[in-house]
Amino acid sequence: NGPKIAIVGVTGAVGQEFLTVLKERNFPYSDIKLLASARSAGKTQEFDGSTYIIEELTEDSFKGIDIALFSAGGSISKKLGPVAAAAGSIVVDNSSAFRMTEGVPLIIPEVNPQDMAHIKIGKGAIIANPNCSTIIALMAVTPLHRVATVKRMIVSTYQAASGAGAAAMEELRQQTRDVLDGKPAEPKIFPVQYAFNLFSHNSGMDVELGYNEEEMKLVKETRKIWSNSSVKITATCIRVPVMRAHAESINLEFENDISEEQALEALSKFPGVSIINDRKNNRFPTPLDATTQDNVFVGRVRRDISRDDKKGLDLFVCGDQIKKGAALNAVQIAELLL
Ligand code: 11C
Repeated sequence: NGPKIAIVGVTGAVGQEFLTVLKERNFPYSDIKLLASARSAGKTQEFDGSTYIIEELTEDSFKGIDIALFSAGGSISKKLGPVAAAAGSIVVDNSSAFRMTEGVPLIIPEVNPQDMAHIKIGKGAIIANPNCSTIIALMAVTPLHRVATVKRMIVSTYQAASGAGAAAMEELRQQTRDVLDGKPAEPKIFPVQYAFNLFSHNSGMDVELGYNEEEMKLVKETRKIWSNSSVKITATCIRVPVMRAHAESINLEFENDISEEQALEALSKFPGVSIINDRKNNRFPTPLDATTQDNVFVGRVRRDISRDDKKGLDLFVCGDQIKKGAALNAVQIAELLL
């Protein structure tokens, strides 16, 4: 019993994680279809004790499908997301294709589930999964926003290889081996050496403004998710040689006073957040703490001493990019539909 589901892009890093998360959460389904490009069609995939043949993704793939989890890149989502919705499927799309489209809910289940309350299984629709950096930041910042209202947010990210896909993760492994063996690192996916280095995020740069797309996603998506067009946000996004969990340093300015104790209390009550904030032992979240975990980890919670008032806080956040940053958030959206 349960909905008929399809996974679009099952061979990718997020596609594979959809399967892990569906199994971990015992997601009820009556049937599952695994879809990928012609290149992968015909290969087999184990899932939940059965062997499935991966099918080629076409315009006819969605007949009878209730929920389609898409992670096959923006251009496939743009082309086939509306086709799936027209066939009656609810598309949960992990790409950036529809995030800013009016009428398409952009959902973090712990933050704004009300924005998708009108969508019901049986009638086609598209729901967008936010960008991983936005999800991870807002899991930590929303509970504080609810206490004291964020006016301005300054984010610096330290982003893992997984955000650029399975091939980027392999590039980090290969380059690390090569450099340790005294061989030159060969950049393939990224423009510069990745192992033992870091660089400005590889998304497209607005040369007028000096911001890259990843930074602007944090600005625009936060405003949409919070239904707040006036919150001020600036970001610097950096790729670091970490495998699959993003870290973010966040400075917040609030409308109202907020103490460290109030912040920690709000964070401790928020579902999906864990706190590691041990000042005495200098123990705070690391990407490895967050790796393969569902929760987002928050620490370094402290008053911003550059201010004379009590309206500023700093924090450090780590979250698994493939899980809460992508597959888990999408499956949680699907769970809200049940
Ligand atoms: C990264 N956030 O870490 C990116 C990857 O809009 O879904 C995901 C891009 C997106 O590089």
